[in-house]
Amino acid sequence: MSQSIAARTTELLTRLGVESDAYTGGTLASFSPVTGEEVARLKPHSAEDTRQAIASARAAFEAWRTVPAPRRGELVRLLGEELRAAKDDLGRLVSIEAGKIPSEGLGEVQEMIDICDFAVGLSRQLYGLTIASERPGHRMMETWHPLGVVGVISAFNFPVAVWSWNAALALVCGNAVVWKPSEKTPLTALATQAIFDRALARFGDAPKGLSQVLIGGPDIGEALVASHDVPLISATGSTRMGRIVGPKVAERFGRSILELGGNNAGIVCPSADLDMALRAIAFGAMGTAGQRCTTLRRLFVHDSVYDALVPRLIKAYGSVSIGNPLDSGALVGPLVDGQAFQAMQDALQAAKAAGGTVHGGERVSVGPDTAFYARPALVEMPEQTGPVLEETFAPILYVMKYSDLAEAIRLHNAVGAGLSSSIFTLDLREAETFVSAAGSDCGIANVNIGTSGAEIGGAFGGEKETGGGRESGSDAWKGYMRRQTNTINYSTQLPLAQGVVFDI
Ligand code: UN1
Repeated sequence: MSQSIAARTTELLTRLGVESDAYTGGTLASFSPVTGEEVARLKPHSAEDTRQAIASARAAFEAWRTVPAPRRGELVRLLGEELRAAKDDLGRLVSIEAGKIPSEGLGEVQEMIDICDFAVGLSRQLYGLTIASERPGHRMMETWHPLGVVGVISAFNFPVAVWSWNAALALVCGNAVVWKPSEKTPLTALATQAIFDRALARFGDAPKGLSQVLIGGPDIGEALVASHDVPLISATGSTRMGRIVGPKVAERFGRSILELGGNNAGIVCPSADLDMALRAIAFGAMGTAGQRCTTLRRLFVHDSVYDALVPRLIKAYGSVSIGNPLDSGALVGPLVDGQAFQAMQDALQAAKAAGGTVHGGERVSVGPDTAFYARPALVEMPEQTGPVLEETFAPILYVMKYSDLAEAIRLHNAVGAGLSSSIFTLDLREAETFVSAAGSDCGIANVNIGTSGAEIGGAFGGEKETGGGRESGSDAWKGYMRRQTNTINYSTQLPLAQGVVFDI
């Protein structure tokens, strides 16, 4: 390596347009999981800064909500253009800050570009309904209005895409955005803000404070969550975090979109295309070093194909390349920090205690010992117990045998989380059963595709302990607007609904 990661980070941030003042001389240290080295020192915002940011976002919202939606779409179109121009640098910075391999770092920025395109189209399609009125000379309709300030709380593993799913929709819907990124990934957030500011400058007359980022700790999130001026909180992170945020927002009758943990599973049926399943499982379980909320964590394999598939999978686990994602061309990069590595080891210990046979999972030495790389672990489990029931944010795949599909689906659904799921089969009945009302209970259910890597066009989110929120495509935009029912009387009479008579 010719240049330190810190030097590369500075170079990228400079090119992306972030002032050095923002990431030097502060008290909040930022580390790259690639080597574990410190790459920046930021100045954290306070709860008071948060209150001011909310106030200026509120003022920006009041102006922005009256700008015609297609014109608002123009800002997001410019954001998409700026993201295209910055894709390589921002993708690289994602790799440095979140440890993703290059194609995944770039893929994350591609998701941002895609959602901008989606939102631009949406800006001309914020449709309401016209409803038949029961009264003569009356018309009923439904109008969607902007909501207000949207608070976005995002996690380290998708440090910028999650903001964009929320922000692109929120902005075309006429809202302002205040963003609290993960403390582990403040730099990509600053870079994204710089990119947004360029789009804003090109747009010209947008109100100041329309989209802001706040760097720092939990006090910022708490201030956002508590504020009556933030009608919607969109929070991505652990179920533990959601259990705190959800009730607090509900207490003030705010709205929340919660995108929490996943304990995603796949089922491999007798007729599965095993070559395809192998690749899908490998990416789903080992990709992003197991640090996606959509990562494949449990696998039910039919008795009849277990011996044809699982030894091949174990081999793939043994040979997958693990290394510095910036320089090595490896497929598996680092865990985010030592705590994540410890959680992985604890889960593997518990799996062994529950009768599991562990393949892999050991620490792999890549560079300095401040970095935490691990060989992904495949664990053959006698049954679904202990750590299999929990999400451990690391590359562990628990593999179990099944003989009856109904039983496999029951076990599939027998965990707290409900985000993503897959079935591998060429049998139409099995596939349709899995995606039917009696099948997977997850927000995402795929056939012959892994659990991760969803396109932005669908609604993204899950059920049960995953929180129930939906972001990104389909009609997720409705969560960012308020619905109004309008009844208009164009007659000369005042007939009352339900035939009520009230003549004075
Ligand atoms: C996440 O891990 O928080 O479906 C989001 C996927 C990505 C998004 C993951 N499009 O894996």
